[in-house]
Amino acid sequence: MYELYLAPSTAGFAPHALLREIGADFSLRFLDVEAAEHKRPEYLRLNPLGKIPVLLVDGRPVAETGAILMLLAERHPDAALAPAVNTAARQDYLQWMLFLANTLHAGLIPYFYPARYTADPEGADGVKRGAERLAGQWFAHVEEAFSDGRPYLLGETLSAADFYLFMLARWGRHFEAKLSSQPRLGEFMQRMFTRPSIRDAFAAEGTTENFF
Ligand SMILES: N[C@@H](CCC(=O)N[C@@H](CS)C(=O)NCC(=O)O)C(=O)O
Repeated sequence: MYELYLAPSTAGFAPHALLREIGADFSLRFLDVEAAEHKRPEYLRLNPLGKIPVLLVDGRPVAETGAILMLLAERHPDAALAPAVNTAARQDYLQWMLFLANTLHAGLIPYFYPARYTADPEGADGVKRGAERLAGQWFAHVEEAFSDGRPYLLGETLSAADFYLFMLARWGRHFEAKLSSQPRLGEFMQRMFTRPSIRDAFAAEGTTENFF
C-alpha cells in the first residue's frame, strides 16, 4: 500500500500519475503549502529537507521524485515502465532519468525560487531569467531527441521517464519563451495528456489550468 504526500501541480504530479498508470493501490495526502505544512515536524520526520513529494511504501518514506518514479517502476514490472536491466534501452532510461532529475528538475528550481539563489535583494529576476534561458537549452536537447519521430523519450515504449518529462515540461507554461513552440515536445505533451492516468491525476489534484 502506498501513501503519496503531495500538493497540486508540484513534483508530486509525476509519481501521482505513475501510481495511476500502474494501477497501484494508493492514497493521497494533500499538503497545505500556504500553511507550510511541509515544514512542520510531522512532515520533516518523513523528509527532513521539507520537500514535496514523499511516498510511503508500507509506511517507510522515500523522497526525491526520480527515486520514487524508478522505485515504482521497479516494484511493478508487469506495468513495463522501465526497461529490463542489462538492455540497451536500460542504458538510455538511466541516462534520461538522471538528466531529468539532476539537470532539468534541479535546474528549474531556481526559476521557481529565485530569491534563494542570490544574496542580492534585486537579483531574483536575473536568476529567474537565467534559469529560463538554461532550461530552454535543455528542452531543446529533449526536442532534438524527438526529432526522429519517436513517440516517447525511449523510443516506441512508454516509460517512467515520460511521466517525469511531462511534469517538468508542463512547468514551462510559465516561461516567457513558450515551450509549446517546440513542435515535437508539444506533440509528446498532447500524447501524454490523452492518457487516463494523466487526466485522472489532474482531476484529483483539481487542476484546470492549461496543461502546457
Ligand atoms: N529534489 C527534490 C525537489 C522537490 C522540490 O523542490 N519540491 C518542491 C515542490 S515542486 C518543494 O518541495 N518546494 C518547497 C520548498 O522548497 O520549500 C525532488 O526531486 O523531489
